[in-house]
Amino acid sequence: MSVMSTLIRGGTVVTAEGEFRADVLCVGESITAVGPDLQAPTGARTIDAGGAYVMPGGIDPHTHMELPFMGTVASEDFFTGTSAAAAGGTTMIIDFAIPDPGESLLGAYRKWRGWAEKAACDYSLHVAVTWWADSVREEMRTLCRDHGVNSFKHFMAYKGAIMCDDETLVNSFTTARELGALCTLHAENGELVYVLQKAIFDKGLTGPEGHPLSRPPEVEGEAANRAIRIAEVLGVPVYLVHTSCIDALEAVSRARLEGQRVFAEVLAQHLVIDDSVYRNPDWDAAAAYVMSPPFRPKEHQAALWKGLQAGMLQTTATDHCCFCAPQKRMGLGDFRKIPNGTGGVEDRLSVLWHHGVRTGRLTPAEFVAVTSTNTAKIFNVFPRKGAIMPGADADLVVWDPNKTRTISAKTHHQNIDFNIYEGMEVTGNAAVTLSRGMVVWDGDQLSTERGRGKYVDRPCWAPYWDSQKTRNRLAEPTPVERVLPKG
Ligand code: URQ
Ligand code: ZN
Ligand code: ZN
Repeated sequence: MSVMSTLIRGGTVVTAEGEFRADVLCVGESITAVGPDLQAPTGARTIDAGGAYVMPGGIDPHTHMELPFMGTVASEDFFTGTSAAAAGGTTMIIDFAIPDPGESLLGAYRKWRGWAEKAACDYSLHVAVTWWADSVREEMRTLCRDHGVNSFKHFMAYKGAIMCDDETLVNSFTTARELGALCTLHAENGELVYVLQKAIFDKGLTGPEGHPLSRPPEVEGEAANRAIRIAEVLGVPVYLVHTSCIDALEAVSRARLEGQRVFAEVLAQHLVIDDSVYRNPDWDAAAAYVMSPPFRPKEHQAALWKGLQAGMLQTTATDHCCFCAPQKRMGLGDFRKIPNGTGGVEDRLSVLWHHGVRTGRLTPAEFVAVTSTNTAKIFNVFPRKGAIMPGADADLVVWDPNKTRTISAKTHHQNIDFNIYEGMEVTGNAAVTLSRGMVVWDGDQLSTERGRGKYVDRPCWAPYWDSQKTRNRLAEPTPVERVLPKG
């Protein structure tokens, strides 16, 4: 079968390092040349990128396709979700295999791999540590050694479900350090949430407006700081997902300014939506925004933008976890039972371009860094992903900075009956998206193929099983190294 070639000509290439006029030649699934005035091989498809940018496809490090959660299953599956992502210029997701407490991590990983087979674009899986036993340590090692997993998620919230306590954090962090894997965290103090939820409900406040009251910024700030300090003592890098408020951002910034290896992610929606959404008298409309951490008062959005601009927040994501109105109504009369999650995988890049680049907050190069390249580097898939250079996967988006659309559930490709950005006009949209060299979006139509997406292995940073290779050492010994016996 002949190998498909595509020449993207006349565009301005934007990488995390900068922008320059160049053509991009893709042969098969890879980029083979980047430079001015490239010649198209015979039979190549030519895409005119005149007046547009050519960027690495977006990478979303935080999604939950078809997640079983809170008594239901997220309505977006791996095929529809990665197709919607492609329509918005995102060509890779990192989703989560989340074992129930007591369930084998490997078993959960294999289950999610099965579900993800239908993906249209490439994907990888963080694995959650939701309980602890010697078998969990062994499975973490196996997942790193044999399955290309280099990140383990820890939910400090969701008491009685997937929440892990400090003992589990310490055990898992210690194991991750030995493996050279990255620990990621949902940082909210689940004990405090539980107590506040009960107090609010017992006071008779049962609607969605009770949700943010039960998870104030202090609850996130405490957990963020605790996780960061535990990591500091044990000498492991950490990655905070969905950093939503000043309290957590301050914990991250303090640690980073001390030279600690702490990474942090912000969701596109937490940058542009505030907590007024919970005061909508329409129950469904307010419940649609129930996610954790919740949307915050306006001052937090301003601080998060500054954190992104200052480099204290390195990545953007969506936490795409869709529940339609009938599912959200499982919490009618008790906000604690409203399935937590919102969509957004299709709109992340346009929202960040419109509110980030067009306002001058971000340069196009910084936009590429926070939507693609930084994630590729942190999760160790760069330059295969998140790069425009020969040998990289041909995951690309031809970005039209002048194309305007109005975001709506009536027109989006996401499998959910609500869009958190409903009615938002955004300028800056994907004109063409290529997934490993195949055009999957042409600005108007999706042409994704069920199952064409591939699982992306993510090697660890310090192979444990290759005896004494150099490890990820901090400059000076950590507190735990100061007390451990030498050698
Ligand atoms: O907490 C998460 O990240 C998952 C369960 C999605 N739901 C949410 O509210 N963020
Ligand atoms: Zn979370
Ligand atoms: Zn999540």
